[in-house]
Amino acid sequence: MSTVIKGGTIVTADLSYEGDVRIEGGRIVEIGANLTGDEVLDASGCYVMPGGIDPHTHLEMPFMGTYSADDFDSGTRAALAGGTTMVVDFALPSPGQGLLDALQMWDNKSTRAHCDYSFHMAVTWWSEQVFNEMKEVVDRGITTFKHFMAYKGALMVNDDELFASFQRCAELGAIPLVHAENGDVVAELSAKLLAAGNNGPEAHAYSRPPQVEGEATNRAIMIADMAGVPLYVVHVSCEESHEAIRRARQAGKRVWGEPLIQHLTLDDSEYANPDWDHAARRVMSPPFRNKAHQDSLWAGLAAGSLSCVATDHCAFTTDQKRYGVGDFTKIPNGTGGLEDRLPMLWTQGVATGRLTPQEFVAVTSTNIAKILNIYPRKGAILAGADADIVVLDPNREKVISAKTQQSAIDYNVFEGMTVKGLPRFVLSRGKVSVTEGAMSSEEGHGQFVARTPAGPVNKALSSWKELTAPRKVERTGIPASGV
Ligand code: DUC
Ligand code: ZN
Ligand code: ZN
Ligand code: ZN
Repeated sequence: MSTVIKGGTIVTADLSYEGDVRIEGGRIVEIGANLTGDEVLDASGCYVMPGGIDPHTHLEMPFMGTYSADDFDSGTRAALAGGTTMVVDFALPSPGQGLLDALQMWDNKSTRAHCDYSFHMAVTWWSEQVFNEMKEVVDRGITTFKHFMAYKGALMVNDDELFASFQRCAELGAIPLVHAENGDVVAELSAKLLAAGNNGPEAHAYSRPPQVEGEATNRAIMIADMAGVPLYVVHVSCEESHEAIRRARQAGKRVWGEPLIQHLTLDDSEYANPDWDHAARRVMSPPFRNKAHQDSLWAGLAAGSLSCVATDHCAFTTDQKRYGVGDFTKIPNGTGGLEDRLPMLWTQGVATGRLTPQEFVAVTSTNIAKILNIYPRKGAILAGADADIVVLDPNREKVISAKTQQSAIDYNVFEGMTVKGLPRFVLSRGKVSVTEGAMSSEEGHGQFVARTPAGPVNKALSSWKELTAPRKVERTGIPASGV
């Protein structure tokens, strides 16, 4: 059985050309003209692109006294509906819980996935057990470790723990990720706001100004440099953090930044909405920023100082958000976006001329495949690659509405926005999973994608220059110790 995607324009991170794509056994086997197959998908007028990879999701995650509402079933359906064919979710041990124990939980949940997936492992506490288990986690194909510099008293790790874990990552050839916000300052600002009676969702944004993100990003970059390891900064939302990443990259440090589609397209005026639910539904960390910060993020994507667009999909229902009535610090943090990432980025990025179609592919798929060392199995339209493909119709449009979404929640932060550039077809390892909005995906079809360390190219500047290597000085004499 073979499938041919016919008559489209193939767009990859570096090329755009006319061609048919033939698929067999879940893989691309041939690219050329006038190809034939058992099943033919008409791609005329469309772009044939590598399916999106969302490097940052939280499906069915225990968090802030509840569980995020989308699981591997609804979450990966949402992904496919929007042209995303792989998600990387965070296995999250609660402090004190072993990494392998948490991994077992995520293995169990992910059996429902409709598309392929991988995991990052979170380091939420530090011990000899964590140190030891990190090796086993890498051996099981998980080569990225996430660290929360915020959520004090819960998930946050301190600088000594960060440094220890980053050094362990360096030994294992793994890449550390950081949620960069200064958790101590956030805790102080939150307490102050609450004490002053400022308990609504708008206070959430005041408790996490751009400075807390800029400070933590700078700190994480310097700690990574001293540990001799590259660094991936998740959900870069502001110029302060972006500036730190730009500066590090210019100095030769291997630092990647990931803006979210929400931060690129929604701003902090959402928190001024008089409807409590409206504002609370948009409470996430980091919070939405003003237009100047958004411009910085768009510029970073165009210039290459920011590498991947993600969602941090962590969806909570309105009822769950209401846990925080009277105390904004109890509003579960998170927003959805899995189904909307590609159409929103196409509409506000490519259709406006801010990004080229090739840049679109790079930031939604290829760049993260390279960083995660799964390229060209993922993130490519090449013979031999997995047939994870989105056939994007630039003229197909819709108005985003919670009524028609795959996500299990009762609203959508992009509600009412018109998007243009929707999938005509989405294929997951060759299986047609979406046809013009109609789902034909299959629960359990998704497979775990194991990864291996990327190798010596992923070295931080300090380690190859040996800037930190101590040299003992041979002295001519050593005085008796003083009293
Ligand atoms: N931020 C969120 O908004 N939700 C999940 C975790 C995070 O860091
Ligand atoms: Zn985070
Ligand atoms: Zn996250
Ligand atoms: Zn299947």
